[in-house]
Amino acid sequence: MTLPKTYKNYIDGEWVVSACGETFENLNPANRDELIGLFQRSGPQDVNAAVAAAQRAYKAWKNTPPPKRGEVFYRAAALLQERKEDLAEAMTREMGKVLEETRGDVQEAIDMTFYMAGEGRRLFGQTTTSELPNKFCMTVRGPLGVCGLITPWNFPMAIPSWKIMPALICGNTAVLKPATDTPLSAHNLVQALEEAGLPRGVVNLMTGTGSEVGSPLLQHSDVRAVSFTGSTEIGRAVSQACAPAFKHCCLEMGGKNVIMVLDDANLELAIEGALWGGFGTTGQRCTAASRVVVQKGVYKDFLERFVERARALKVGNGLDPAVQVGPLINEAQRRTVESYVEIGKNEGAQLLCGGQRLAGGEYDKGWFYAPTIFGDCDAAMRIAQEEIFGPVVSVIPCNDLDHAMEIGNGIAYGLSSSLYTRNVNNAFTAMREMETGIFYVNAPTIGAETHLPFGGTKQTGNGHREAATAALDFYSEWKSIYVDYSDKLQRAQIDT
Ligand code: UN1
Repeated sequence: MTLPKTYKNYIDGEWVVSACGETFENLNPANRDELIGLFQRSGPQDVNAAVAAAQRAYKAWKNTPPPKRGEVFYRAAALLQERKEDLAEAMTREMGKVLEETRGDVQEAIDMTFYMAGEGRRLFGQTTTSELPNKFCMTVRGPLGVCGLITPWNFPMAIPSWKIMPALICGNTAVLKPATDTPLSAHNLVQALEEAGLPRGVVNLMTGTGSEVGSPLLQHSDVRAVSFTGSTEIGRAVSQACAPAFKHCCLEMGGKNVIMVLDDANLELAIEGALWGGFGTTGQRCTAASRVVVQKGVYKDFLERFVERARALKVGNGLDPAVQVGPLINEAQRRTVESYVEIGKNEGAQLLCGGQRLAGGEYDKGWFYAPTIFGDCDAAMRIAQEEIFGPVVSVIPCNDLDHAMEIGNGIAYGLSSSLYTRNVNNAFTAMREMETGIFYVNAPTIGAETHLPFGGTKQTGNGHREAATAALDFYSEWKSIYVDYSDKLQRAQIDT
């Protein structure tokens, strides 16, 4: 028997144990007998050490030319590329989603790292005119300082990369606290940056719980900006904790995303999209298509075929190439799913498939749940309003596009939405009317690319976007610079 590997925190360029010396277990959600490793149980003392290291590293990093910062990223991205298969396998073991998807998660981190490496040679500002003669005006981006980054378990490498890379390319330093369910992928990402030559202290990693690490991190007086991805409830607490010191905070929270299917849609394509959007990542995406609104003319046909295809999905260990749907992340998440299925039944929705844990054989070792569809839902039902974060899709009938959009927009969230139609007028109307940060035509609600802004309206976010150049807007502040070469006092607005 080999002893499980113990992973350490990364503080000031060293891999170190936590102050209390205790660890916690990272288990495989598809097989809880498999221990992925032991991770440091960190606390406020470790937070202080990490923030101090990031603060010390800040000045030199801030003044490192951004193209040089980018060179580190090019090397890190190449390392991630070389290791993609191993990193994906490690991620499937700790998170559960199928290998094809964990390869995608690692690829998303590679894409983001290359993308932000290139930003090192752009970080464009503006040069503009002046209202006064012999005066030159321009804007440049400047960093904020130490950033506290708190990431979820559903995209264990991609989401940390969405935050670390734009933060660092802008000249900030960072302290990352990944989810306790998936610390290994964050560890692997940070290790690639270390091997690529990132100077000590520029990125720091600490594992542990939200209350013992996350909370002291975002409250630390030297942390200037906080980026958080997770539930709306915790996001609200993050926002409140940041408010007294006016810390910038970027919140990426819940979703209750909709696929709308009109009578004129390519129905087979819409069914495939609803399966991938609803049950991909076992429904554990903030972009998951947990609602499908279908026009009456194709409703019956759609529902029958959707249910038949969902029943045929193969659920199991994500390392098996035949498996399409992995387990849920943990028992608490499975209980949440179960409680929503009960709510749905009590609300009078029609349970058409799934609705139970999977048991027997290998299923007994993991947190498996059958893909579940509720039909004939009313848009006001809780299962059609609240984020479940599991393999549960609510199908709602509608009369026409206006009705579909009314249902689609009739929720507290605004992350992603989609319309299946072959009619260009319908497509453009929905593009204009849907109140979501992301909109798809003839594609499901998942599948955002790294060079487009990612985020949502209403209770999904607080007005910021991740990814793309939009991320630079969060991780930098504008400095407006006026250079007067007239050799005399010129007064704006007065010397007209
Ligand atoms: C998330 O669910 O938190 O568009 C992120 C997508 C992925 C990212 C999802 N590229 O579904």
